[in-house]
Amino acid sequence: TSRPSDGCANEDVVDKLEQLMELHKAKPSTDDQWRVMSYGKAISALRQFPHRLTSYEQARTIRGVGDKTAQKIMEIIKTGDLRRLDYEKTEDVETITLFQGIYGVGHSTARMWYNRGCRTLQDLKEGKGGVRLTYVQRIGIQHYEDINSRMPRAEAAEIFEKVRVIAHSIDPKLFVEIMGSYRRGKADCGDIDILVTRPTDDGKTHRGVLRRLLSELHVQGVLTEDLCLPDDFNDLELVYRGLCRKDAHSARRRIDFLTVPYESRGAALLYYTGDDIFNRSMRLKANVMGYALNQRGLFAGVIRNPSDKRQKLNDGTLIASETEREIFDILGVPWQEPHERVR
Ligand code: DCP
Ligand code: MG
Ligand code: MN
Repeated sequence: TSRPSDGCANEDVVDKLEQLMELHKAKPSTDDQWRVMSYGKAISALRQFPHRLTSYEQARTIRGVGDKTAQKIMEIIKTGDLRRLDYEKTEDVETITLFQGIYGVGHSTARMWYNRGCRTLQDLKEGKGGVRLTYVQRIGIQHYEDINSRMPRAEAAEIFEKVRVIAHSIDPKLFVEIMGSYRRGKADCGDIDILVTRPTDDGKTHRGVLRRLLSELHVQGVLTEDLCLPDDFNDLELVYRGLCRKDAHSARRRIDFLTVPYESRGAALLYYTGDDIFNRSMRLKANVMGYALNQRGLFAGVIRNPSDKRQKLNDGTLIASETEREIFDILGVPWQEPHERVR
């Protein structure tokens, strides 16, 4: 789950703080979730810092690094260790972290299994404590290592090319793009994120294409297991999650498909290219200006419930969605290439 630190000047510090962040991820309280967020910000700023840190004061100059984090940073610099890591690493936290690595398993399920006495993946498979696994959880355990490791960029490119060729054999007019970390130019990818849509100038759409595409990908052995299928394949907006592989000897990899109406392609590209922190800042910018931004487009006149801002009381009016650039423009954000859209 962690990103490589690409040999930055404070790699050991980044590594230890990431471990601490991971441990907090296994805890349910909002306090812990806030810590995860703030460690995340401090870590990414620290990763950009070009020199070896030498003092507490210097650490404090880094964005997102407060008193407590600066103390931890100096402890790691001076002793090479972080004592806090040892006493946060209790058996429950370690087991829950292990279980949360199973695809689709969140904190409450992991905690429940722990409370029922399970400690290992084998315990779960054996149904210890009366645990019953879903099909997807079983797949998640069977391919635990594969699913939790990242693939080299070249492998993502090769799998994407197979998908693209098959898609275009179904309909040469399809718009097929790879998004996510690959589009941001990352050297390794956690999964493959593919957008599929189709121009409608000849009166046709991509309706029904995803079903045929998935079926062909299974026949050709590119797709191996489905993790999440759309309810109704006849919609234009669909999400699919599954496992795939480069060839019969390769590791399984996570793959996501998204289809959207052609007019939404800009908003969809923007959202699924990420990264998540960049998206959050774009959404925030939109909200401050009285707009709402999501994978369908930028909307004006959205009225929110004053006591719960997440709840929208109407859909608003679509003001931009066809290209990423018009969304940047309207928000007054200078254009950023995908590789620049990182925290
Ligand atoms: N996304 C988001 N918020 C989320 C999940 C996803 O904004 N909670 C957006 C931003 C992501 C994109 O969707 O960049 C794709 O999601 P992934 O989980 O596939 O993330 P990445 O492709 O960025 O990274 P990875 O290499 O780990 O797949
Ligand atoms: Mg991805
Ligand atoms: Mn994805």
